[in-house]
Amino acid sequence: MSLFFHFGTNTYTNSEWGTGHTDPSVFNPTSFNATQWVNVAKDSGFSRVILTAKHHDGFCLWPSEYTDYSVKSSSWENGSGDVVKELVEAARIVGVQLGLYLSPWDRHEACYGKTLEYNEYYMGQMTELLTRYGEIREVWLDGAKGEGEKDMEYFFDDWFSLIHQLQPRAVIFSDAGPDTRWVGDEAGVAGTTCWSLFNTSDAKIGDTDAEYSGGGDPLGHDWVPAECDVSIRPGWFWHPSEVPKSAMTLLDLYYKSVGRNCLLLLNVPPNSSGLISEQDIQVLQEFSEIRNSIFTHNLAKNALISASSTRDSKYSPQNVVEDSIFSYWAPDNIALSEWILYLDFEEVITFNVLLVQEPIQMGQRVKKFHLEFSNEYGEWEEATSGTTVGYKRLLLFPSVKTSHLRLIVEKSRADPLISYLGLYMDPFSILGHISRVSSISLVNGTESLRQSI
Ligand code: FUL
Repeated sequence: MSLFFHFGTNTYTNSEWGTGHTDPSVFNPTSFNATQWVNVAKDSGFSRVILTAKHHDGFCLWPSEYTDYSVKSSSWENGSGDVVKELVEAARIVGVQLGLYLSPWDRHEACYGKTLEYNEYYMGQMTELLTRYGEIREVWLDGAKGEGEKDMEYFFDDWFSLIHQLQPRAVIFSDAGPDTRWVGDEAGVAGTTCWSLFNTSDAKIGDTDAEYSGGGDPLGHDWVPAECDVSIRPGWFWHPSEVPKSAMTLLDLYYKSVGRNCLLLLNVPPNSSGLISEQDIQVLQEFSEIRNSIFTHNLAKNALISASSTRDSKYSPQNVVEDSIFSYWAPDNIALSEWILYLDFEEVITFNVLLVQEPIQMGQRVKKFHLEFSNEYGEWEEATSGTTVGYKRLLLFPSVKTSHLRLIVEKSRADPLISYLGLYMDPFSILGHISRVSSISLVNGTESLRQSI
């Protein structure tokens, strides 16, 4: 999970897309404190922060040599400040990774629209950002371009090679890769089938076909996981009248992004004083406490775990409760359909969340699976089902009481490998308050509840 920081002149003008003509002197964060920003990220479990170094209005949060439309012309620190530098330093000290957003669309710069000139300008600014500040882990290329405004061709291939050359460890986000892709909406919600596999050659930057771009492609040649970007508030920038979403809404988004094999990029906009607002901090703390209380105790650790087949002792089914992604269960090479993990408990357990993880260094394989439990009549009954797994899959369902379970993989691109299996109790989510009554009412009940949520 990463935190997104949208900050700039829009923070002071109550706007989302600045015109590019706002007087730069409005930018004046009198209590600016980048350490507070990164501490908020670290304390609430986000390992990366991404800053809008330049949004569509063209105002630069660092003193670029290519324009005066920047912090240099603002009232903040008499024009001598550098937000990028301060954030980089704070991030390094606190130990969170840094990413930068450099908007291709620029409503201020006069050469925007002149293809060669602007591409050079953009690459010049990119070079400043990627050579002045040490290691940058992500470069975020926003696909937005206002309708009816100046248009121009972007030299994406040149930009990508420049970024990879200057910062070999940085991942490049854009709508269709090359390294991470857009999930297809700004609500923070992925589809229930989500492949990290993708074909960047078939896709065009700016391709916003959610189905195609969002769900990935099981036959894709490239590894391009999806990012779910969403704001904690209605806008991307801070507005005095807006309030943050609740911790429960964030938990729901967590299930629908991280729990569907995606990265969650949550925007928390610093306010006009240059700080993250207290209300947002409280929500983030609560969100982190809720996650910790649900996911700290994996009930599956008490199970005796066996399998329909096992390749050899190195790939024991018991590996699925070990925390390393490098220890995983592998079936033998002969079993060609239906691969099963059995979990037997000495006592009855109650849970309503399933976590499954694949060792993705071996690729993403699982196409369809379900979890069954032994009910009060000793019959196998389905608790939940899913399609893709990938790095992480979470499923929430009405709570189940049992002492015998089996995870059945029905379809897989190759032998399914499982690196982690977790069973948890979520008492907070609406589905968590329901217990399973009978198979029939359960299926209908779950469906209508899902719809009402
Ligand atoms: C969009 C932009 O137009 C918004 O202002 C924001 O930056 C969001 C993350 O991407 O495309």
